[in-house]
Amino acid sequence: MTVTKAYLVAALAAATLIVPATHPAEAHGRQQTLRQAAPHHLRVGTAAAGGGHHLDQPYPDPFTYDQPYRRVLAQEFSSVSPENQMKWEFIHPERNKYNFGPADAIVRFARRNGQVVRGHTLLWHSQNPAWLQEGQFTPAQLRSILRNHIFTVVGHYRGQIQQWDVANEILDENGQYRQENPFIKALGPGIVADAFRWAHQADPHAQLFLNDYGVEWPGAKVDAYEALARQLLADGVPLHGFAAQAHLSMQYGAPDQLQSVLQRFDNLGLQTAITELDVRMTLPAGGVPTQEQLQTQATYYTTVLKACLAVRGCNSFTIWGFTDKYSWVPVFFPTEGAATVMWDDFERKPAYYALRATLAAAR
Ligand code: 9MR
Repeated sequence: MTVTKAYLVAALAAATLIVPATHPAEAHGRQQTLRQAAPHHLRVGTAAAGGGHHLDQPYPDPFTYDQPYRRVLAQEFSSVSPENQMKWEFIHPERNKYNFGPADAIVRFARRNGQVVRGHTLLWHSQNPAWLQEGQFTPAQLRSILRNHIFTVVGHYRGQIQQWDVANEILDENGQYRQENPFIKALGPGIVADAFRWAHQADPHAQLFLNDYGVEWPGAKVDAYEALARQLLADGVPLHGFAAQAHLSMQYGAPDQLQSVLQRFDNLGLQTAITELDVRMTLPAGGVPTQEQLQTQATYYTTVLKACLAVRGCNSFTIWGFTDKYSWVPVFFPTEGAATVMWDDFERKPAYYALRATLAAAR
């Protein structure tokens, strides 16, 4: 056969058309999202950005207005956690007034997109409204305030919340009950069991969790949580799960003992979950992470995911926001950042691809 100019032109055209688009693995990989890649038993979630630190930023509430953000949120995730919208100061701003609108919008969005919702949170020392924090209440009044809050909020979302973070950050790093928590301070640690009982009565199908940070490595805090979980279970309290938030910083080392921590709670018959994963780093001058930093970050993300995948009852893996555009990290740690899996424009970082590949390999 004679190679004519026309043949060469046609061959070149075919090559340019075909080669980039038809590599099967590449084409498939490009289409898959995190939720599509995940094994069926595992929910892959994110916080839905709004409230909290966003109120001080020069942009409107992200969840309600950013359409490209909402598209990614719907496509990539099968679970959503209101970042702030279900916290006391948002949902119960005055003693006799509840504000369900912003959280309702998230629950509706989740239903439309086939997502479950993680409720966050009912008993915490932070982001409580001034009326509660500064009010003068007797112990009996505080107890009935908490009870009413739990029945009202959990009841409002009855049947629509997969998992509730009932108790958030109730222990300090030494495993002691936090006295900053107004309910624990006034009523003692026994109020934790009551909170679980009330939440269970208000929504018998919701799975009820203890949730905290600083439990990614063994130590006094994990020991205290394990003792608490054993006690609650022995007392017949409806506790269903233990969750590690997993706010990691690369300066503190890899989360290489997380699997063994989760396993201890799995051994008690509890579910486990990762609820707020992000991996921050100290940014070089100029603010752009190095390739090496991004690779280390990807490894941290996948170490956490693999820990969850290796533990039988770990059924929920949530990252605390998916784009640096809305991350809480630079606001709270001014020298650190780049903690999420996507850049400001939703372009994906190595950590995103590493998570997706790890999910796909576990399917
Ligand atoms: O991401 C939340 C941010 O918008 C709030 O300003 C902040 C206030 O404490 O809370 C952030 O979320 C926290 C979560 O509710 C509980 N664990 C730690 C999270 C990061 O601070």
